[in-house]
Amino acid sequence: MNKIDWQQLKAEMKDAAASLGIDKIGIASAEPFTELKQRLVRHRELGYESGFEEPDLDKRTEPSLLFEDPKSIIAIAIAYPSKLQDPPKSEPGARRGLFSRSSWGDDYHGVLRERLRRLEAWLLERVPEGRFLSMVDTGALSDRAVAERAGIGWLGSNCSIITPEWGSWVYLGEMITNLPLPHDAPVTESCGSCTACIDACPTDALVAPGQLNSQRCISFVTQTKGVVTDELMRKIGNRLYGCDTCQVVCPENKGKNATHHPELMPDHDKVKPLLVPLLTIGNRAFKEQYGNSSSAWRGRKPIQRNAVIALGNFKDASAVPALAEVLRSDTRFELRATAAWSLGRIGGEDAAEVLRTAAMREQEETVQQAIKDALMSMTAST
Ligand code: B12
Ligand code: SF4
Ligand code: SF4
Repeated sequence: MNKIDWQQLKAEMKDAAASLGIDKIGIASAEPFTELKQRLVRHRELGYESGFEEPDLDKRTEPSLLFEDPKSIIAIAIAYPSKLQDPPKSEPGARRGLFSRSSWGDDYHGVLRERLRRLEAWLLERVPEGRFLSMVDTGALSDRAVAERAGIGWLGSNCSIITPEWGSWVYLGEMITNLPLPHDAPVTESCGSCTACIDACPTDALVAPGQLNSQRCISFVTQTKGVVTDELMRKIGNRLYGCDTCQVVCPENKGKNATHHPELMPDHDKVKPLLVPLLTIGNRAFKEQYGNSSSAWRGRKPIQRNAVIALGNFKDASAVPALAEVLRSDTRFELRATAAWSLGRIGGEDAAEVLRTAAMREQEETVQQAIKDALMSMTAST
């Protein structure tokens, strides 16, 4: 590989990015991420992890543990849309929930992996001795730490990598390689004195600039499968999967709406669906509707539970019969307990009657308690 002009190859690769369907490429060194390691240790000690991260902190921060003799890391970013054109209205009797933007269109894992394969093929045509290890999201490395080092963008106070070109509406991926490509410098922009994301976070999950307590982050909570606390259920609002608040308020995202990847464009009725039909959606129908979206990775249960929560938060009495049916016949106790909470939140004599009837029949202790709490909350608010 001695005769190759690596600077030239890097320039040609960046020129080819758009034709490969990639919006930005940067090169990071493959040196250990020593500072990040300390950070991740502290993060764990504080109990701020989500549990979705790779647990082995050495693997997370030492590229040489994942790949023999790494020489550089090629980071990529793909921009995604942030706006719905003419979204369907959420109205009384026809309430709708929201999927976060990162789950619009086709699952980004597949889209980025395909782009990384294209890039690998492009490089192999020029350097047949090239070796590559690609990852997107589920790999051991921190995609944000790699992107930051590769000059893709800066780490915002909301934790997101913010690119000067597309804001933070970008997916990240990378490949470790034996090609000694010259490294890029990190970008020099920063958040300055802005604190809009920290101020807007509904649960104060952003405990400091760039530091997240995942356990309080609504994005995380929407992806869990159990019964959620009263406080967090109120804050979930009508979010069915993920949370975009700290990005929506970011001034760096103003006017940023990438619409040039057709496979990432949203289907209105899927990303802002009616809530009531979701309560009874079967496995097969769920897979047909959402199987190709990144929101489906935890199955239908969290999304159905969030739909139940959203109906409670809308306080729309027309949802009482549908919620009563969940409380009466859903086999999953988490869904029944959440339905009891929602009925309590909606209130009124019909909801109270449903709860009282359920109390006589319900066997599961968690649900019994949720019914009692719901009836108590109704008494307290009258
Ligand atoms: C676990 C995880 C989550 C968890 C935890 C998120 C978090 N902030 O830690 C939950 C479920 C909450 C989550 C939510 C979201 N996620 Co997520 N998630 C991940 C995952 C798998 C690991 C992240 C991780 O390890 N976090 C631990 C923290 C400590 O490390 P880190 O953020 O990776 O690294 C940074 C910090 O350590 C910081 N740091 C290091 N040292 C120091 C020192 C100081 C002083 C400071 C201030 C900071 C600092 O710098 C590092 C790099 O910039 C990555 C994919 C991956 N493999 O990396 C995607 C990823 C981060 N998620 C992504 C997305 C899109 C989201 C959501 C926007 C989805 C949504 N709409 O709901 C939200 C955003 C929430 C938020 N404010 O961060 C994208 C981010 C794209 C981008 N532009 O930044 C990623 C990269 C997936 C991808 N491949 O595109 N996610
Ligand atoms: S994703 Fe939502 S809950 Fe999580 S930090 Fe951002 S605004 Fe807060
Ligand atoms: S809202 Fe302000 S502080 Fe937060 S990430 Fe954007 S620019 Fe940075």
